[in-house]
Amino acid sequence: MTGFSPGFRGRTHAFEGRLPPGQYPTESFPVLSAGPTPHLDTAQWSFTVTDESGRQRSWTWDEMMNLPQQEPTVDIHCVTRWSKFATRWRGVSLDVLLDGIDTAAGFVVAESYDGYTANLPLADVTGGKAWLVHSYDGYALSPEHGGPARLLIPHLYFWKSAKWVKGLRLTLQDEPGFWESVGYHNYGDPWREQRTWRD
Ligand SMILES: Nc1nc2c(c(=O)[nH]1)N[C@H]1C(S)=C(S)[C@@H](COP(=O)(O)O)O[C@H]1N2
Ligand SMILES: [Mo]
Repeated sequence: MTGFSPGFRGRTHAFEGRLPPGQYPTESFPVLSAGPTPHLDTAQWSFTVTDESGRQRSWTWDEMMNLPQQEPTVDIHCVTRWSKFATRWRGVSLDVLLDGIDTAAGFVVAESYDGYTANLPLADVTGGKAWLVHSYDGYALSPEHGGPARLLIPHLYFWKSAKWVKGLRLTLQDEPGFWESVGYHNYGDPWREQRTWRD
């Protein structure tokens, strides 16, 4: 940071009250990936919801694109301390993909094409809080940011928003995911600064 230009101050003020503790605002969009970026073909892409008894429902790319679409504009918060305000996405609410599912599961594991996983309470991916997104700021989501499609779960730290996501597995027991099993907080609420196990 080189100082406080009037423009910087103005923007910060516009988002007053929207920066969680220990975070700083950024206008850039950093890329954070644990491994190499997979390049996936939408012709081979599918998204699958698997319930606790192994029953599956799947969508091809075209089927997913024909579902009702939403355009959430949300703030995102990375555990490495950057936050980005008013990011604009397009995609399908997970409420649509989980609609009418008959399950006793209380948890989900998001599973990605690169082997990445993230665990969440089912209640955190329903009720208008989570999306499967394929566009960012009006353009197709770039591979670096998780294209062709990723999760968007903005009320939790951004590691929960699995890039290159291929499905959701509903589970009766909570199963820690990739980062959760090596010391990141199991839930990851940025407003309560739930960064690690110790928080
Ligand atoms: N499949 C997959 N999803 C992932 C990751 C990853 O390494 N692989 N990194 C996570 C982390 S730690 C963060 S902060 C965000 C970063 O998203 P971005 O690269 O679009 O900023 O993606 C999350 N989703
Ligand atoms: Mo992250």
